[in-house]
Amino acid sequence: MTEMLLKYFRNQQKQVQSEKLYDTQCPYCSMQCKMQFVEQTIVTRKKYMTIGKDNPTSQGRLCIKGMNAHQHALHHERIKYPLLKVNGEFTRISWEEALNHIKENFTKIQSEDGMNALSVYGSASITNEEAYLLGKFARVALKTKYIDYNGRLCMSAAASAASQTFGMDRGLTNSLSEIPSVQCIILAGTNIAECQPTIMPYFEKAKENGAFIIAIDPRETATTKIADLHLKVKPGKDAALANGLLKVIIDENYVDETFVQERAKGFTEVKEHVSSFTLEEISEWTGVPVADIRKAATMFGKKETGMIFTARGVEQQTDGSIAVRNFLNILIATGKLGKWGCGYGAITGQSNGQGAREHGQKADQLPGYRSIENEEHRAYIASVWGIDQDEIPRKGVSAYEMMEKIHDGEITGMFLMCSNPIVSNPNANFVKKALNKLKFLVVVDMFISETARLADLILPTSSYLEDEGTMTNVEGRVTLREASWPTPGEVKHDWQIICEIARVLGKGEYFSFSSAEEVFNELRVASRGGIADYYGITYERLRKEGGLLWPCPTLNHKGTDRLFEQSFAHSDGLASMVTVPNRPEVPKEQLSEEFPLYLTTGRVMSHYLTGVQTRKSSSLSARNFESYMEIHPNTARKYDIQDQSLVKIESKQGSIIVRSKWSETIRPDTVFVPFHWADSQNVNCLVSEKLDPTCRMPGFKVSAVKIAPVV
Ligand SMILES: Nc1nc2c(c(=O)[nH]1)N[C@H]1C(S)=C(S)[C@@H](COP(=O)(O)OP(=O)(O)OC[C@H]3O[C@@H](n4cnc5c(=O)[nH]c(N)nc54)[C@H](O)[C@@H]3O)O[C@H]1N2
Ligand SMILES: Nc1nc2c(c(=O)[nH]1)N[C@H]1C(S)=C(S)[C@@H](COP(=O)(O)OP(=O)(O)OC[C@H]3O[C@@H](n4cnc5c(=O)[nH]c(N)nc54)[C@H](O)[C@@H]3O)O[C@H]1N2
Ligand code: SF4
Ligand SMILES: [Mo]
Repeated sequence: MTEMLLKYFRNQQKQVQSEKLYDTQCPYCSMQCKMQFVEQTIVTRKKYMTIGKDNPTSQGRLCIKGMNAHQHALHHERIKYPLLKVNGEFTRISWEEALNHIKENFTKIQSEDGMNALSVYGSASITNEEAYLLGKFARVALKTKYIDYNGRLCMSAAASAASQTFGMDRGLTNSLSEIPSVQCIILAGTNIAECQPTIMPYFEKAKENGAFIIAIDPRETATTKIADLHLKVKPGKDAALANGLLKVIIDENYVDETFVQERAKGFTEVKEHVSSFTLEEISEWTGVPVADIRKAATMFGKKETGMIFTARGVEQQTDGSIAVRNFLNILIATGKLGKWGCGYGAITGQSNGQGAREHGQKADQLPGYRSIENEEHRAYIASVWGIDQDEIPRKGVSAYEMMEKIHDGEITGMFLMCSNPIVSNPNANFVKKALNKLKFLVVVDMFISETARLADLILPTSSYLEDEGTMTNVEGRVTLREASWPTPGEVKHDWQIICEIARVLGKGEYFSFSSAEEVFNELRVASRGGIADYYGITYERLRKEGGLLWPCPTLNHKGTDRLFEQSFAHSDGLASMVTVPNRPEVPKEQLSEEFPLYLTTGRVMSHYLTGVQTRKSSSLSARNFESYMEIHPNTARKYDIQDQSLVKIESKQGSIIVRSKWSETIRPDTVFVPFHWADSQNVNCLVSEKLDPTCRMPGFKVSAVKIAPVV
């Protein structure tokens, strides 16, 4: 009898409980961890969770952000209909009304202020298909030269350094699978433990295998804890520190003479340059003891295999691109490129930080990493797009410079997709003022972000759970993000929105796509023969093979795991070394009596970028619900600042108020504030407008500030 009852209940349970699985990829960082969104129905109750799924990059792992990503996607504040600002209030309108409104305002601006008065601001958190389409939209549908994207604030220094040194920019020159066997690793200005947590096992394995790990960071972080040697550099002095390392490598003869002779140019000049300064000078300028510089260089020089990784600590500087080039000089001098266990990694930031920098959203770029100023490249892309070569506008300006052009009245309209620039741009108060001056601002977002609040029209877009497309991850591996969760309300995908606006502007014939895959098939052709060649990659292959590393020029090409084995991508096949001054040509913010402390900015594990998504997630915001300032207790006492008390931080640009957090492990001359919070906690109100002269990267990582307790 009991057994019969049990059987009965089990059957009942089966009927009322169901579980549906949706394949997807994490919307946050460049690891692009594959995962499954799980919807359980228990009686009438729904329960949701996210679990990891095996793949070559993250191997099934997830971090806390990935596990809770669905919380923002399912959040009740998702916008579900187009919203028009009427008398200062957002009012629901239909898509038809929204599209007509765009047509009317765009056409008016074009006739009143000229074609280049419209601008496009894109993102590296959208798919390759969408990034490609946005570039095409600016050039073909709007005919404007003004397009740039948030990746300018992220990957531009590393991208420009790799392009100049190697002739090609793929974040990692080797696949992650080589890391466990690398014998010496330099982690410069990267906090992988908090920012790409699922990459850590590769480095932990290397350590188990005896690797010597060197970290360069002004703070102790979860990442520097795995290092054997931590160089606690003064913020902004990485270029000089790399010169110190190079000097030891050259003076102590760790140079791979054959490699510098046969595979590179510029070594003689670099050798001469390093003889013009002493290690003591470098030590004083960078704050790193001579013995530590010597130890790091010796270890890197003498080990047979070695890799250097940089991230935003080194790159988000007004000399970021040349600082990275100096780390690449070290790799070339020691011959640690193009072979097993030897290479460079610029740890990519956003989910599609790699792919979105290859297919034409950048001010000076056409798809396939082509140049908009190169006649051959223009001719090829014009042929793919079916337009005349002369119709493609010339290059525009970088993201922040577009804000300046708005301020000057040259740009009067903006179409902004997937970014929150009034929180993420430097000189945030100025950027807010600029966006407020626009005649017409359209923002495409999932939420009413701080920037969307300023918009005239907000268009509701789909989340990662709903929007299918390809993303190119930290390795340069193109992956297919499946998405089958239904879109809420009247939400549309970013690529659909672009196509529909093009249609009402009379350019529908160039944007007649009915799926992301169709867009990808055009992207494949547009990238064909370019540096970032995706031609051989198809949705079918991605489904079957689980991701392919570009370049992949033909349908039977297996993708490229390791770059530069035989030659570099410059036309002469050589890597290009450069001499880097210890003191940058454009001086950085200097400490003064009035502003006696360095401010550096960055991230915490539980939040993502400007926090619009992660602040919506209860599990994530419970971990850090407000901003803070990390400060050394000795410094705090000097300025009368208690632990956990409110402190005012002020620079020449502005001021903010956050809570103090004492930490014995940060440099005493430096404070750190994360940038995930807005309004009165927006740290970018303090960051200056100065840009790297080469790549136009802002100097997010060094400001001069003063601090005072809030009474
Ligand atoms: N949890 C989380 N993960 C993320 C993101 C996020 O917002 N949150 N964002 C993603 C994106 S878009 C990006 S770009 C990456 C960023 O990834 P990272 O670049 O690793 O992150 P950051 O915290 O900006 O900076 C890294 C480290 O640089 C150090 N640093 C500051 N100034 C200097 C300096 O002058 N020299 C050196 N050598 N180091 C310095 C900081 O103390 C910090 O520990 O992370 C991605 N992953
Ligand atoms: N002080 C300081 N400032 C920094 C940095 C720093 O280290 N320090 N780092 C810089 C870096 S590396 C980066 S990458 C930038 C990033 O800064 P932002 O470009 O501002 O990035 P997010 O905060 O991710 O803003 C993305 C917005 O798009 C929305 N969104 C998310 N997914 C989608 C989508 O699929 N489609 C659409 N249409 N919208 C979507 C989100 O809700 C959010 O409002 O910040 C930079 N700013
Ligand atoms: S945030 Fe990055 S490491 Fe974490 S789950 Fe998402 S993709 Fe993976
Ligand atoms: Mo980034």
